[in-house]
Amino acid sequence: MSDDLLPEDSKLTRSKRDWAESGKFLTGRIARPEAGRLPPGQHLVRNWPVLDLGRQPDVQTSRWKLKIDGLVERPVTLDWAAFQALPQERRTSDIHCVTTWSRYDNPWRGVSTQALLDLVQPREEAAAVMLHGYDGYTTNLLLDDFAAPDALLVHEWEGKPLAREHGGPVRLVVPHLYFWKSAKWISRVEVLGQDRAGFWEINGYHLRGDPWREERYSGS
Ligand SMILES: Nc1nc2c(c(=O)[nH]1)N[C@H]1C(S)=C(S)[C@@H](COP(=O)(O)O)O[C@H]1N2
Ligand SMILES: [Mo]
Repeated sequence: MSDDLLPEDSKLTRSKRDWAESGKFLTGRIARPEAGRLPPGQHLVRNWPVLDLGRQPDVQTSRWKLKIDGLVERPVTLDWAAFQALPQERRTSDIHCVTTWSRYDNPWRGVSTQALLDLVQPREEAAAVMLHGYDGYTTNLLLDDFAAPDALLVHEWEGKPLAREHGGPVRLVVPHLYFWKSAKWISRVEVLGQDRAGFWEINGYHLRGDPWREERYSGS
């Protein structure tokens, strides 16, 4: 999907851009993970809020595909059967959203990003990834963050298929970064030689997004 399909001037996009400019939600504190479970400026919720650009693509597993390409030795396009045939892992992790809610103990099931990378074999020059969603969303990660041991391509939450509004059939979950990095309805992992900004990162969000360092906005 091309960038011009993205709602650049939607109310949500504009208000988030304004927050980034004014530093909304910044506490100025730095916390370490061992200092507690809740990162600075966050509060706990029990529900699971839905946040996206307002389009929730309906991707049936029969036509679902995930492409992994770019700076890799062996680019692949997985269909549902090929994805399910990869080793399946269970992990439980916390969610930290840049809009200040956190949700503890989410039980996931899916394929580790390390297993995917083993399959495609990133080249020597690979340094970052751009994730693409079926809704046209993009977000960037350093290759090391994408390859974190607890990062999963998730298709189950609490033992049930991941709901469409949360990015089903398959989304990324990278627990150690703010949740905007966890692309829903993932369609493509593009391996890059250099980090570059995705959708929210272009709109003022931090390139990396570590909640323990309160990396909410670029310049924070
Ligand atoms: N494809 C896609 N992924 C996305 C988004 C999006 O708009 N499109 N929004 C991001 C943001 S800003 C957040 S906070 C989380 C929200 O995930 P949730 O709706 O499951 O809570 O998804 C992230 N992944
Ligand atoms: Mo978000």
